[in-house]
Amino acid sequence: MNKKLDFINLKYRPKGKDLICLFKIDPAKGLSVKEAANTVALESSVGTWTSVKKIDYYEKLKAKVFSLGGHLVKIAYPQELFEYDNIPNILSSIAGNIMGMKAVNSIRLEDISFPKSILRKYKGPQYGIKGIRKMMKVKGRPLVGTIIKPKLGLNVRHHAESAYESWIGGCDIVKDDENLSSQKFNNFEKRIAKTLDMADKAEKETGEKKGYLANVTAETNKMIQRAQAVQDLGGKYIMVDVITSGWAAVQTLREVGFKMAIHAHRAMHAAFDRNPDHGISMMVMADFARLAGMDQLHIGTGIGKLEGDINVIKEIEQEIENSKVKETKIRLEQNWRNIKSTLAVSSGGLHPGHVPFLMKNLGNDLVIQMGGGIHGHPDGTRAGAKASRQAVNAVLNHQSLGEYSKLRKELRRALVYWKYFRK
Ligand code: RUB
Ligand code: CA
Repeated sequence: MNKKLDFINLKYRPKGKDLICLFKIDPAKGLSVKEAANTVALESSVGTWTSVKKIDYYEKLKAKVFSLGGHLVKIAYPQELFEYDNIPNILSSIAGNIMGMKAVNSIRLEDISFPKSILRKYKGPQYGIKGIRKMMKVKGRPLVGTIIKPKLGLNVRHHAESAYESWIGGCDIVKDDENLSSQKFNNFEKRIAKTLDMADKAEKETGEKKGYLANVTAETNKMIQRAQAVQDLGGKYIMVDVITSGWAAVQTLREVGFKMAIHAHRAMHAAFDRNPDHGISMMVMADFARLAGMDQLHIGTGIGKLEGDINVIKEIEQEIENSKVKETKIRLEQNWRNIKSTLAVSSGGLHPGHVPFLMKNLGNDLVIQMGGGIHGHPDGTRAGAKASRQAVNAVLNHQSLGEYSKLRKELRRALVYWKYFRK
């Protein structure tokens, strides 16, 4: 253990040339937060477990612990410590070995703030919220989406038919599930051809724009080929599982320069962010998703089938949708400069009864996705999609779901079925 504490500098005020990290640290028995923080700063910058020869030129690259408040620790990393356009490299320092160090009982990377030098190296989202709204011709309301259900098992024909029913019923977007890629029961190329045909048909019949989010998640070269295939067929969107694919693959996918918007699914995020004391927060993963250029990102619901606190989700939404964000207890200040916004997506165990809660808390700049909450409607997918749009319309009309559903049988059936209220 380095007892000198020479990575602590509480007088230091970070400059625009530092990358800042906010950690929550529980020190190992016998250590103070300050001592553990010093060890974190040295292991993630120019130190190691024992003394090595000091040379002046690298001494100035030391990370500095500049703020200590209870278990919360802020560390400033000089930008020169990183290869700016290399997300894996950045994460290997700030969320690498330190996650397993014996000097900490637990450690959680709560947030990160990028300096201008790093922001400049990334394209960021191609569309952003404005671009997505323009492409989809949706103004002043959340986009309504669905995930084809069941998650796995449907053949190509049934998948495409279910997508068509969803669009006709009123969905703007239809998405593959995160674990559907190209299995024997549902080949990728066949699926995208048929489903994109259905999107065209639904566009003609409804006069609305319809997006199909084809899941291109695969080994990187294969993923690029699949994205190209979607583009060649005139698709508007691709989707990728950002955590299981890895940030290097995600960077590559964006850097290729496809014309399509990219939808980011975050499957496996909970392996890092579910423990409130250890790991990497969703805020940090959202920062990297925006930086890497994801146009849409799943951030949680605060209701429904999956874990997540609505107040934290609200702050994550601000992080990805606003051009400047203020510091809070769980977040650092960030000016996103020229990096466009990423549209927030709420998904996971949702049905039409949840729509007022979501719109009240997360506003209109949101994609509301319901899988089971559409395809599980007692009258089928088309009725489920209608019920979802009706729920959004109720909120836009400032009416309760109960009131609005009096004349809308699809919504009423959904609300009774999912026990939003009794008949
Ligand atoms: C949605 C579903 C998605 C979740 C993932 O289906 O399973 O994969 O969106 O969660 P359903 P998150 O609507 O039937 O639950 O969005 O939190 O990453
Ligand atoms: Ca941040």
